[in-house]
Amino acid sequence: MPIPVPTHEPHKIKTVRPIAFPTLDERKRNLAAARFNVFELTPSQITFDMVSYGTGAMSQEQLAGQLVGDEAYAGARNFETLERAINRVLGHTYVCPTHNTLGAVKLLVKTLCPPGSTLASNARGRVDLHAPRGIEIHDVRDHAEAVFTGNFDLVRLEQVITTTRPAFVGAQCFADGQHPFSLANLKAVRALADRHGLRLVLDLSRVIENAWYIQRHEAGMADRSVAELTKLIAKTAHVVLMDGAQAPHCNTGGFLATDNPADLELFLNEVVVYEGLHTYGGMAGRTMEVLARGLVEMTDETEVQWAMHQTERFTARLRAAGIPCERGCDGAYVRADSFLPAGGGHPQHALACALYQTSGVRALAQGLVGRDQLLPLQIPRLAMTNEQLDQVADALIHLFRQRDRVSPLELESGAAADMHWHDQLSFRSVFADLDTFEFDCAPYLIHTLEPIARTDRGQRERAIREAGWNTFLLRSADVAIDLLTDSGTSAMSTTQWAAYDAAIPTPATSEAYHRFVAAVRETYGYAYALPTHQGRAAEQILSEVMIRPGQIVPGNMYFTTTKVHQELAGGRFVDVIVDQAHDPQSDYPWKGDIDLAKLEAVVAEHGAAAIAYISFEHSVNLAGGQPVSMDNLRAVYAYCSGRDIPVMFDATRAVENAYLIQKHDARFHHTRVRDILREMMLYGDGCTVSGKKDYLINMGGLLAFKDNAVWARSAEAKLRIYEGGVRDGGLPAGDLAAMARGMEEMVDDRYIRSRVEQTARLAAWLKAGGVPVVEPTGTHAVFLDVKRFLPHVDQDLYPAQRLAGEIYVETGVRAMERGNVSKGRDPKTGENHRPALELVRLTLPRRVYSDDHLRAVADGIVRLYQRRDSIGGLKFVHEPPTLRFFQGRFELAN
Ligand code: P71
Repeated sequence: MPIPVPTHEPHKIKTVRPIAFPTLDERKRNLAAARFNVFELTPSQITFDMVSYGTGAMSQEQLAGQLVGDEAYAGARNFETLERAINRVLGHTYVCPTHNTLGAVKLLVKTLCPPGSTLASNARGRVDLHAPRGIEIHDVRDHAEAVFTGNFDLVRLEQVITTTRPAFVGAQCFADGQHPFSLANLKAVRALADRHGLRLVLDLSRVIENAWYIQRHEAGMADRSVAELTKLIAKTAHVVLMDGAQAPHCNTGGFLATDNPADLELFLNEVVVYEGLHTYGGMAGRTMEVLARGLVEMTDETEVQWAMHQTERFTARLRAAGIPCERGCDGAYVRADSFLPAGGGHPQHALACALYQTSGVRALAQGLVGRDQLLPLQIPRLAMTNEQLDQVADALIHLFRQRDRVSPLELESGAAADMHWHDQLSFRSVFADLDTFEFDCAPYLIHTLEPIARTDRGQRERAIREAGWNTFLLRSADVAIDLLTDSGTSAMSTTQWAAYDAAIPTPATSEAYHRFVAAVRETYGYAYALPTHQGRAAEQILSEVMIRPGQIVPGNMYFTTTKVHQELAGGRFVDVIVDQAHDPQSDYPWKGDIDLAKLEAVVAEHGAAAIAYISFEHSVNLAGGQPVSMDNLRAVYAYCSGRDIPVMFDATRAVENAYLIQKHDARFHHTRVRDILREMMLYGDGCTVSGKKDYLINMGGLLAFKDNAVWARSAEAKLRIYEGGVRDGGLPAGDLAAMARGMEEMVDDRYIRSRVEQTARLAAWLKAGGVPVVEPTGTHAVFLDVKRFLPHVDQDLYPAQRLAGEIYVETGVRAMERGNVSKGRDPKTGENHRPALELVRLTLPRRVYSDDHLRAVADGIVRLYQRRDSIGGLKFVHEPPTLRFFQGRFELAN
């Protein structure tokens, strides 16, 4: 039975860690300062750090565990949690905690290896640890085996046992990161060890990868889950040890475990000498908690399949380009000596330096010098997307094509002959003239992740029926990929979280408030900044401050909440957007523009004094995320300032609009997004913002005025009544701090480019499958044109509502209806409005989904499109009088 490879991550991104993109000059400086040993580089100097040790993404459950360490010296609850996890996942009864694997090795040596001992092992890496202790290791790996290259040569093992009587037989899962064993071989080793009265000690740090390999390649194992195989492997040994920084995705931690109480006794006598107490072993309570959760989660079948798929894909790309490399369970191990034809004494270091110089990628040679000539490019577990991994592979391939130009390294004089470790070396070199590789990808790593729902079609059919065919009424627990909205759904960064955690709460004035105001002034150039809990609260206050009953508010297409508050304040909204905005097939690039002739007509009819202000939205949501041009912003402002008409922006998605100006307006190709944004905001007098979009936060909003102190004062008076204190707008200081930080991250050119271009890629995949979408693609969402998708379904049978439901059933993806249901009925006739645009919106949360997620979304919708004739309409079974799209319920119409 073949094991299905998942088409996308079985998780979404919960928190991101921003990464650095040092320039070529900076990289050269960093290399020289590191004396050409990339070990000396620090993470903020590195774009992608291709090491898998302690660098993996944690799950949100692990992160939560980090906060519940009870940090008791003795008998910590966290140790009990860890013990239970080990019992459950590995099957061993007794646990001796250690600070990491070295702690476990230390205890093993102390208890089981009297001076002068030898060991028999399938791993060479262990030599590093034992040679300095005077323990000789016999290599008993079967070098002739082609598939299970980590297998023991049983004949040789027996020879070694009978001639040298080793202290124990040591086995390592996926030995040295490269050599997996078979379960049959491990069992034979166990039998042999038993026959000779020796212990089999097994390092489980890479057990998951080995279990996966067995599932794939060992006869009769294809039906076993990784969880089952993991336990079978672990139970085959007398004593197991494990490194928390590997398979369990912890940043440190380790343990020994056994079923033999006498062995436990041995370990416990030493753990207090070297590690800590028997109930923490040198781990913080929180580490035990993270490790325990990681152990339970590490055997998740889909996650394992995904991680291994990433590794295979990465290695295959390098192989296809002819790069000499060996299989690694966590990446590709490049043969540095054959990669660099010119030779030279330290090819691993020469290659590592050249790779960093050309791309900012670090690959690290670790351990003892001279063991081999491999330079591993390991994938930090689940921390990178395939898009990023493909580019890292391309960076190496780019270097491979100019490998004859790589400079050799010369060991620095004064380097003593006793230098045995890679981390000790330093070199002199010159900078070869190498072409650089430029990354164009999401500028962050995955810091923590959140599992997504795994449902089957039957479950989804039931869920959509129970939700009355309304995606607003689905439970998120039933949704795999949630494209309902980009509002408040962003993944925050570790930097934002740091600011959030550090903010000191107060009902008065906080530092976070000052940072928020400073960020608004810096970003928009506006003097008065009022925080609100979200966008509609700012809209309410603005409308009440600026609109006198009976006044007109012209704007570029309404947004629901905006229009509601203008009307509640006694105003009347008039749409003055260009005509092209209403035509889903027009490819006009600035569909967000205001039609000045329409505006002039409104002013001519009512007089400038009757205009409260212009309600000017960037990246117009309901038109499909369509941008406003810089020329239009200038022209509208010039027109209005001459007539004393204020211009008020809805700057909710202003940054995305700024990016499209950079992309489509030749005059701005080389201007940074933050500067384009400053100029855009110059052509207005104030703004409201729903911070839940651009600001990369989950809650918050802004009302700002450029320079009008009178408006600001009267808005402040309303803030006190409606929202909270004048200095927090009803938000905790932490949210203000996260918002301030988000305002910096949102104008990072790499970030905003990767965000908007991801939307464009989703649209391109859909179009390639023939699916009709609104043109041109907007910034935050792709809108399906349902009148062309389901032309046979009359608008009064709510085709967009039905299609949103069908998309959910087909793919587990949640979308939003934006058509006849949303628009409602004409209050006079009671008939549906039957709007020009009958759309389904697929909205992309920021920093949450990878291209692979969106590929799966596109593939699913293309499948639906191919059987569109089988899709009918819906009828209401419950129709609320207002905003019926939120609570309405439907059933199939035929
Ligand atoms: C979106 C939302 C959230 C939403 C709102 C109403 C119905 C369904 C979903 C909110 C916006 C927005 C613009 C341009 C103001 C708000 C309100 N958009 N202006 O697109 O897009 O902000 O939600 O923070 O109160 O899913 P708020």
